[in-house]
Amino acid sequence: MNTASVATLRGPLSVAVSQLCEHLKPALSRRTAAGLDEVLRRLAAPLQVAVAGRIKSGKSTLVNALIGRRVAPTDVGECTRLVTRFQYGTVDRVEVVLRDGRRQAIPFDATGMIPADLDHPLEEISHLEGYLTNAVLHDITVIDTPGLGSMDDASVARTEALLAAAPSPEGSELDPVSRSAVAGAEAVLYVVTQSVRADDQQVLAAFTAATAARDAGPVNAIAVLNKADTIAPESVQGADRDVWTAATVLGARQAAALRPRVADVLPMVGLLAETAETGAFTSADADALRALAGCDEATRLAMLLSADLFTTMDAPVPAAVRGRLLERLDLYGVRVALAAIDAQPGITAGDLRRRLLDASGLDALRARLDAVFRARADGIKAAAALASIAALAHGSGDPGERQRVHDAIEVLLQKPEAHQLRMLEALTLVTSGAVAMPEDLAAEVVRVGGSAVVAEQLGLPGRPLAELAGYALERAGWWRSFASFGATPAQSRVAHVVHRAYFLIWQGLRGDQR
Ligand SMILES: Nc1nc2c(ncn2[C@@H]2O[C@H](COP(=O)(O)OP(=O)(O)O)[C@@H](O)[C@H]2O)c(=O)[nH]1
Ligand SMILES: [Mg+2]
Repeated sequence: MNTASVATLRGPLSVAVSQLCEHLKPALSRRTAAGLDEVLRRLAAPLQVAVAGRIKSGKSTLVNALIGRRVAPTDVGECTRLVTRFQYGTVDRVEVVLRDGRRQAIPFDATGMIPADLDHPLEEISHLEGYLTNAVLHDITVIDTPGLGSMDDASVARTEALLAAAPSPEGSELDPVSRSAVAGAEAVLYVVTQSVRADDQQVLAAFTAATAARDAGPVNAIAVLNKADTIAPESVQGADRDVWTAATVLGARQAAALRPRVADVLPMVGLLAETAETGAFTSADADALRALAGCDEATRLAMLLSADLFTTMDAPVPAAVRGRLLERLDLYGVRVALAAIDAQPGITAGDLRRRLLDASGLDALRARLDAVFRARADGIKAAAALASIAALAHGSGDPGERQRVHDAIEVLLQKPEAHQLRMLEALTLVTSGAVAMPEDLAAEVVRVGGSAVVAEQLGLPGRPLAELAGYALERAGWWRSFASFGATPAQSRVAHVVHRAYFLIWQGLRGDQR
């Protein structure tokens, strides 16, 4: 299981990088070669996506929604303080991975979740591995993290250390330095809430921490503004007293502060997504909501004022059932459900669940995950692998070895088919601030490198081919002269790559036109 088989790789870039590894291995020390084996193994694995954000931002809830199963404990308990990797397996099981490398299978609890508390002392545990049969995990491995970006430095450090240690394979004898060189997530789903100030430096720091010091940018990072339902719309100008509009406005504001690290911040109600997607919404819940919808107007209004009133007022549904509804839907979800019942009194439980899902924002997040992560998994994985290879060579302490690896990477990057890798690299340099660019040019780099759809890359959606081709050629020329005349040396390297990207787009369009 140590060597990646080419058949399972994501695409041509991963193949090219794996060939590079195989080619280099015989010329390297045993230690570095072992590191390359690990790189090969990771290259063949699904894209590693870390869900990062502060404690209680709703990460585990969102993980459950994405996997389609309530499996990650939420709220309290020891396990919410551990990194858990959810990956595909043919039999559902959970393993505790101890710091000394031993693994122990543990049972799911009575509700099918990972138990909130474990028998082992926390400090002996490295992380948890969950193997699930859920189809989503074919393409991505979802890494639930504890409190990245929390105010508590110790927990940040702990998560960083855990993330770095997490992907060590069973029986691997990689030393810690090599391991951390290849570790870290390849992509991040960053969860923020309204209470996180948009200018908070920790928000940015956590991006990098989640990918174990590998730069994250719009290529491999998506952000959501979670708990949108808890926003008071009257406090947001331009929201027109509507919660979703308010969340969209706040999301746009946070995106502006986080740009160019992320393209945008999607509003989410993770709790509703979890409830609708994991089978937690039952026909008994639908019946209870129908009974509540039948209450007189005054009772309904009063009941929806606060969580307290909702559970304590006199109503034709037992308080315990109302408590459950609150836990699964919160007041916002109850409001959504009641409005759906008002509009269509005979609505089925299944349709009601669909309405809750529609109100959660999960469809938009899934679409984004597909567009950003899944569609570009090959490029993201190959770029991460190259960074790991460079880090391994750098850590080897042998200048000759370092040079050999460096040269081999350069040769690879010069090949025409590796252009996408160079574009990803340029994009990362610009979005991380490593290469300073005027704002409009930085935005253009993000646009060209941030999409695989030509019309989007050109910022001209829906326009005729001839116009797209003309524009691509014009921009190719502009970036070439910028590279030669207007730019600093660092900018010039980026500009060459952008020039080439436009040129390749133009070539492709010209071919399409004929
Ligand atoms: N109202 C509301 N509560 C949420 C939402 N998402 C999560 N929660 C609740 O927030 C609490 C913390 O969630 P959890 O997923 O454990 O956060 P984590 O620490 O980031 O993993 C739980 O009680 C969740 O039910 C949401 O979108 N809206
Ligand atoms: Mg959690």
